Amino acid sequence: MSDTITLVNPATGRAFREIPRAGLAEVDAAIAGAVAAQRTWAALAPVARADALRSFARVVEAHVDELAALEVENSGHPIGSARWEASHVAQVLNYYAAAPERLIGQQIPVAGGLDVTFHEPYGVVGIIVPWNFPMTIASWGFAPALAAGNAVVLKPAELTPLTAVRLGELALEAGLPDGLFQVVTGSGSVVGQRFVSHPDVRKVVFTGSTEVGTDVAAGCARMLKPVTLELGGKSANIVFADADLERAAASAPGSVFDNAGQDCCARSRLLVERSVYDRFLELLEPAVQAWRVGDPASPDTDMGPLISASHRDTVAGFLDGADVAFRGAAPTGDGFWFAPTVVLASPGDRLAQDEVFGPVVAVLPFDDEADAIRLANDTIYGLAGSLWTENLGRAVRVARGVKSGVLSVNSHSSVRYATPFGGMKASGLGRELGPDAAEHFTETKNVFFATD
Ligand code: TXE
Repeated sequence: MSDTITLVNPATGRAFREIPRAGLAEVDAAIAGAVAAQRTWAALAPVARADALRSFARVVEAHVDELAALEVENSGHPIGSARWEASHVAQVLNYYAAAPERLIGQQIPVAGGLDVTFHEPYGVVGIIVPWNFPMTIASWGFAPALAAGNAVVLKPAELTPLTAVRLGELALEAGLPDGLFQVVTGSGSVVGQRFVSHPDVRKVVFTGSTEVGTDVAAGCARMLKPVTLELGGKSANIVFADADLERAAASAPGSVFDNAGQDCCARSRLLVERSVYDRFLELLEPAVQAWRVGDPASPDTDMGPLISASHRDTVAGFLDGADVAFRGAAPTGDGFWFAPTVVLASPGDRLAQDEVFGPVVAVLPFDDEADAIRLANDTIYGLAGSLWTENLGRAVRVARGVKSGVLSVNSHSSVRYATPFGGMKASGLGRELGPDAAEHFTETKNVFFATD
């Protein structure tokens, strides 16, 4: 295996940078450094840890343009999205900067003494990040983990390490102790696996494919190590006949084609009530044609290229034998371009079951509310979903009936740093973000003080 990784700009197909591929010795050295740094960090006054995280947030905020430019070049994200992602990292840090002073335990009434609980940090947390949202997903792990008093070793995806590496440098610039937050670039089978097998990494956070996530969880089980998993999705966008069809159709492209569909929350199944099925497709077609695919550096672009040539081949393979209703436009030539595609599907089809992770949406009709819920739940996944209706009772019933971790009514919201995020079924284990995330990076210690 080469000792470097070659990075390719997905919009041009050209290699532009080599980065180190860490071996076992380097991962072990990073973990040893993290163990030492964590002791000092956890011993600081809560307000000192809060101040350090606020300072980290300010430094990230001051580098939004630089981080966004890196993501455009390395990941092909449209510049508008990349700026949002970089600002989001600063906001996540700010939000969890409040946590060190609010990790409040309990005082429990017992006989003969005083009983109190403490939220103790695990120690070192290993975070394994995929290539689809390199900075935001990283921050959902490292911000609450650091806030809770842990050190973090982070492995970005091989294809997209640049923003994570820069965030590691910015942490030092902001005054975080040396060794507390380290970014180790390398392969999943070496660096990622070492987080699983190393006894000093006491918790693992994994985002990626369900297949690898299952292996990571099995490895963590053997080490008795807690693990959070954010895995694949095949989320439904359910449109009832009583919905505002114009709004639902206008927003549908963004709900699945954002980030070229490389989004675990992509609403890649569009379930439409049969009585408005034809009308809805008529409204959807111009919205898909208007979806602008092109140069990610241009502020007018809605969608850039796919991440790699091999991923484009995988996505294209899903269209073999598919009933394509209509497609949008995409550039030709260099770069891993793929036009947004709408296909008509039946429940058992591969396109209605498997995560494509590309700009392809499968449209399926349904008959009534019960049928909509049954179809929405007819996959192994359960991450996100949307439903469109003007009937409040139906909105409540369907939102409760769909087995997904994150649902949105008359909108396509999935991620807000202040609300919990994560999947049911094969979409994952545990939750990130929201008010409780820092606590998820702690273990409860109960202490009894005898008074008699
Ligand atoms: O994911 P992997 P990939 C899905 C999506 C995509 C497919 C493959 O369908 O097409 O997965 O993507 C590290 N031990 N999702 O190949 O392999 C790896 O280095 C420990 C959905 O990128 O799961 C990377 O950092 N770590 C998903 C991370 O795991 C290992 C987001 C994810 O890689 C490892 C991404 C190992 N044995 C992909 N092997 C979503 N739903 O958000 C790899 N890794």
